[in-house]
Amino acid sequence: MSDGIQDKFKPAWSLQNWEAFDDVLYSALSHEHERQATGLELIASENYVSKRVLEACGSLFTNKYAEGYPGKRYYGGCTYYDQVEQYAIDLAKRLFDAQWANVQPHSGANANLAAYFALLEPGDTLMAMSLSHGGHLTHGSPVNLSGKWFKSVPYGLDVNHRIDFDQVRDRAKTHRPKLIVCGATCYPRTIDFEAFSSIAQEVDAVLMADIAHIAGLVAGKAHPSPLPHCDVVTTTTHKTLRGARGGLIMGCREDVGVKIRKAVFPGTQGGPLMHQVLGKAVCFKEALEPSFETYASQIIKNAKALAEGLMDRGFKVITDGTDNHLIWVSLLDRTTLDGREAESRLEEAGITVNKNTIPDDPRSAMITSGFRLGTAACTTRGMGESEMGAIADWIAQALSSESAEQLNRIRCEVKILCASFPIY
Ligand code: DSN
Repeated sequence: MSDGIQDKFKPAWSLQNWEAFDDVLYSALSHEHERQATGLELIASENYVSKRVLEACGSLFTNKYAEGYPGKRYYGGCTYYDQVEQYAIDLAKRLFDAQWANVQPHSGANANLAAYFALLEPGDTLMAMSLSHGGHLTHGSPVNLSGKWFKSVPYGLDVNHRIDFDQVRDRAKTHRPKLIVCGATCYPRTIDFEAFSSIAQEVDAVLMADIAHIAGLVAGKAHPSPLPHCDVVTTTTHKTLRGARGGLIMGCREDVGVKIRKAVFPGTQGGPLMHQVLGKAVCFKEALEPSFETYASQIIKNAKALAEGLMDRGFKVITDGTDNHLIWVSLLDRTTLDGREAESRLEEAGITVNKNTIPDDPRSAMITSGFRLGTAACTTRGMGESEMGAIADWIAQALSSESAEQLNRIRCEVKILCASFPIY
């Protein structure tokens, strides 16, 4: 590799102080920098935040407790925390056209927990997409609190791997859930929030959308908004939304907003992570820029190009394409290749993906018969449809050969591409 390319991977900030401080931490930090800079990030839930978000999350806002809410804190010295949290709330409301927003949830799982705590009693019925068809652990999985404390009724996909609305309606009428969750962690198609809303109204259920994956697409007007169709909307802030790692809850119904406020604090959390709230404010402001709409639509163009590229090279893409950032590949037709082996081989080649079960997968979640890809991170680097062709080629080559030489050759080509699209 020429020195010119090596130069492009120099850390954007000095790690010298770390080297003198601790070998283990310095090594992990510098190697992770190298991994992110020289490799292709195709995990559908990951992204690269701006330097300003990084600065916010590493700022002295980490030094302060601010239990409570703006103007009603349990600690002194919160003047600037009130300003930042209120500003973050206002920006989130503008971004998603919401009447209220709560920016304190530490994560998407915490946001969902707070929503359940606000809207359900233990033993109530919760209906959501089954984990094995693309739902999330917190959507009623038996190993999660949501499946242990509530009666969980799953719905799933039809034979074409689209949300089976007939099943959603039938099960809703049979089980009369108090809460229906729409939203997924692995679903490559547009979610029809209006259709969910009409079913929720038929059975008098509260409707919650978990838009963790597609929040950036919604903010960038590249996916229909769940508001005002849903009573409450939860999300993470770090996937397609490209912000500080954390959660957010919002909605239009004031009565629900009041319950959520109490359920986040003091119901399920203590002190908010105010450095992360600062980072969320930065991300909301960035997502309100007109350029974010271009970003959101490019994510989808790239995902469509990558899905086409993979199908052209013989891969079975579930639903034969995508409407969003996510591509779901089935390896069921490849008897000698499972999701775990695909993930590991691609990692050797400098391409990070995650193994993922496919609907009704005969293999366990640790092995799987598929993998999941997403284009939010490589779009942030500035890559476009033409780069997706090269990426599809490398994926096909890496998965057709176990040869270390071949994987090394792809690793070098990936590095050369990444050098033209620096992360910072
Ligand atoms: N871990 C997230 C994802 O990868 O989709 C869901 O929580």
